[in-house]
Amino acid sequence: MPAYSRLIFGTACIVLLILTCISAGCSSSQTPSAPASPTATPRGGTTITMKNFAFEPSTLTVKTGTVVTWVNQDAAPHTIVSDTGSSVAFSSDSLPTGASYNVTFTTPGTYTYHCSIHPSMTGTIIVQS
Ligand SMILES: [Cu+2]
Repeated sequence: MPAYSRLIFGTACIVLLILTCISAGCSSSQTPSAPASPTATPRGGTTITMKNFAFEPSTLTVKTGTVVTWVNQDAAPHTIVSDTGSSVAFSSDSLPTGASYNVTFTTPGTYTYHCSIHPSMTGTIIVQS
């Protein structure tokens, strides 16, 4: 009886060892497939962050029909207001931390804007066809 149980135990160990090798081999062959960082901003991204009392990027070039989204990452509230004389007028409410605002630009042109609370915060959207 002890010899029999030892045989089972030995077999179980070998099976476990083989399974471990197989699964380790499997996982190591799969790991190189997904190194892409999902946090990376795509080239020509359409999100502008408000951070450290500045728009980032301060100048953004987009294609017509693009939805541009501003996200406030500052502790202070900000607004997005088109400059006087802009052919496309937009004006957000005061955006608290984490709030966002978006504008769809359908006409090619250069649109400058600012934060009405902090006049030093300015930005430009260049819309190309
Ligand atoms: Cu501001």
